[in-house]
Amino acid sequence: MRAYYFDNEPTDQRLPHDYDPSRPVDVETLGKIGVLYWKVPVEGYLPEIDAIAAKRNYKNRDTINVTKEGLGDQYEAKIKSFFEEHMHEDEEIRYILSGSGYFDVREHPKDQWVRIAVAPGDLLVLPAGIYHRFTLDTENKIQALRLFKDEPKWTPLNRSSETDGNTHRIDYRGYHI
Ligand code: KMT
Ligand code: NI
Repeated sequence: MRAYYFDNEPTDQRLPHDYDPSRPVDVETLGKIGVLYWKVPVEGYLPEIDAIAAKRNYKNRDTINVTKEGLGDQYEAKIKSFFEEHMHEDEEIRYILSGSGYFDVREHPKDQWVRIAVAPGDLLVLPAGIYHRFTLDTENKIQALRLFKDEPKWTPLNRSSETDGNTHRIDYRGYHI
């Protein structure tokens, strides 16, 4: 995992979008905006992921393959919707099994994009209510474990005046000032 401020250039979303020189963001700063990170080596990952899942009450999981083959007919639509700025009413938990990509999160309250480059072994938890988006990088493939508490609440709520007033968004803002 490597996190840094997104350069806001209007070029291909799959490019790194790193400033030159880079403006890195450390794990502690991510923690202040409610983003949690663990490194769990993929080789023999199961016991450690099981332990974190048990502790945090993530009862269910599935695997997502973000590739043309994995998403089939839905590929273009999914790629587009992943990159719309949105929030969820539950945590978004992803453990990267292979490939790579970028999660962009809004640094609250400054509202700057922070880009989080993820690779195999990265476990990332985005809190409910944080504005974020996802894109593949130029390698065009990622496989991730998606963990969730009870039922998956994947529904993306795209940023609008309505989501600004969502109770999960208000709670998020209250905790991360
Ligand atoms: C999401 O919700 O944005 C995703 O699941 C993206 C793919 S997981 C690396
Ligand atoms: Ni999301």
